[in-house]
Amino acid sequence: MTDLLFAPIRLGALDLPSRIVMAPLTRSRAAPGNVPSALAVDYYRQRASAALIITEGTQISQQGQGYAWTPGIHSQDQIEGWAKVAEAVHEQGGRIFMQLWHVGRVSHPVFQPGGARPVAPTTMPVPAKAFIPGEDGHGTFVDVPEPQELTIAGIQLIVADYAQAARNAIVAGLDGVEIHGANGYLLDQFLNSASNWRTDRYGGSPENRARLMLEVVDAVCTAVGSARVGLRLAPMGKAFGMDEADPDALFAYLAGELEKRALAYLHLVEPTVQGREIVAEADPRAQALMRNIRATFSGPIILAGGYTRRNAEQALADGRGDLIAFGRPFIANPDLPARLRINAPLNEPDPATFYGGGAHGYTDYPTLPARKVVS
Ligand code: 8OZ
Repeated sequence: MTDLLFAPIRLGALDLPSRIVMAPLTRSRAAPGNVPSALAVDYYRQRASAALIITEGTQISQQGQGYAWTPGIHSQDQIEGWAKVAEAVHEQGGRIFMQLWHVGRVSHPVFQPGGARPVAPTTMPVPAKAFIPGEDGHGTFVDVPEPQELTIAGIQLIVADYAQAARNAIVAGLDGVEIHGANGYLLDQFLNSASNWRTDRYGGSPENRARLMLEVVDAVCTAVGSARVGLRLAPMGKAFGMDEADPDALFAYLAGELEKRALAYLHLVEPTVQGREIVAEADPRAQALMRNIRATFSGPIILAGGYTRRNAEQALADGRGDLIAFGRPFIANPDLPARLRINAPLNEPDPATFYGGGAHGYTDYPTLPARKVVS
């Protein structure tokens, strides 16, 4: 097979040396104040050979946090912490976008300003538990209360928070931002018929359910320029109670609107990803949906979802996407592009160290030994 993974490509304002993207990965290791730690600087520096790093989900506001020890981009300390990450990645010749995240109802009063109930399109609790800091210093899963239905004024504040967070990311020196519109978090909650029962202009038709997402996209593009903005979607995803009744109509409308906006890229979670699992076969309807999005949106598409070198090359050969995001392989292989290039064996990731903790399972995965120079 030819090395399609190693063909350069332009993404917005950036020239990328390959198609190998580091997927956004929650690691729950931020320092107090939800500031990226010195270890995070090492972690991202080690992975700077990715064509593009997309950071872990980073909350745009305190209200947007839903998990223990996730970093934010709404305080001065957080901006300074991310500046060290961006500088380290750039020193190694890499590029880095920040994933902007608001969890909506997938949260808990421990994270909310004033201990309030989390916000959502509708007062319907998420059918899941929240991951909060436990007494013993480890994360623990707890029930969530009924969320509060966002008012129009509350929605407008969130749009402004996204724009400010994007500006903050650029001030910190990141190359751009990815809006997290997938996996059952706030923007997906608005988009999805299973979690949005509103009767105002933010609920009902596909146009209305997509309204908040498009307002956020527009506000962020105005703030930092569309060439620095990507969007992540999970068409047909089922995470956190998502279950869209008519994905064809919804994503046809959304893809058409996104096509008008000259984004740096669209990042699609494959329908084979269900929750945290990869199911063996995508159903034909999901495959048709992905093809239709691809046919409507003419910008670069990043595909994510349990990819290996072999099926990544196949997806590129089939023209289903332009870049491939690798998650778990990048956790365990800081030098993943070098390994893929020579078909070297990969280190296995250890799920016990995915979330929380320190350097172990974070910055201590080995690279390939330096190859001997023959003189
Ligand atoms: C794993 C653990 C916590 C959060 C997502 C941001 O699914 C996440 C996430 C993944 O998009």
